Amino acid sequence: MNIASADFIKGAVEPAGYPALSVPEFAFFGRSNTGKSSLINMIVNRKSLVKTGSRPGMTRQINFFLVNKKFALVDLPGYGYAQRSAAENANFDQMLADYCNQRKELKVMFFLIDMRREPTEVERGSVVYFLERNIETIIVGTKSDKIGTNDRYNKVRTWASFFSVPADSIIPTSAQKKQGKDQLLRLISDRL
Ligand SMILES: Nc1nc2c(ncn2[C@@H]2O[C@H](COP(=O)(O)OP(=O)(O)OP(=O)(O)O)[C@@H](O)[C@H]2O)c(=O)[nH]1
Ligand SMILES: [Mg+2]
Repeated sequence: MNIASADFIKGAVEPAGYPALSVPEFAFFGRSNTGKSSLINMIVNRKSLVKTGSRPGMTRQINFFLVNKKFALVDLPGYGYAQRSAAENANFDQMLADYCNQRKELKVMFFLIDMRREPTEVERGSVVYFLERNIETIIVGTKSDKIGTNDRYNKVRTWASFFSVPADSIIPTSAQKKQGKDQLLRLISDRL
């Protein structure tokens, strides 16, 4: 797929603020600093359509980007940022629940996990949560440049069994080395 345009549309904290785009939507969810914004930039061939890195955990709203005027990419706030209050975390949980339950345009939830980490029970719970709501969930391993090829292969197998999903629902990527981009774009165009 050729990327002809990619534009930031708006940020929202509740359903009333979501933009009326009426195009299929693909969301990116994961722990703070896992590489959500970098992955979106990689997919659309832009260095800084989405701000990355500088202040982890600072994305406090749901950001909507329109690509080729045909589909939307959605950057969800990262979870697990230590310096956030319990009230703020509860607020993020509610934002995610509202988005999952109310955004009919949502086609695929990309769940990003740093390939150097082991997934936790909480993450397994998130996958169950999405699947229970009939949201197609693809697990995206990020920063694959930080581990070896064998390790990458093993992770895909162990994660598939840990999350009880087929191995082809797990995609290793590296925003730094531009790996996994074609696979993600193919998956997106297959859903359009
Ligand atoms: N080595 C490597 N570093 C990466 C990769 N992707 C992202 N990073 C780095 O990881 C850090 C976090 O990346 P972001 O894309 O900002 O992560 P995020 O998930 O959007 O973080 P929040 O918005 O805070 O939730 C940055 O310093 C990136 O440069 C990758 O593929 N490889
Ligand atoms: Mg981000």
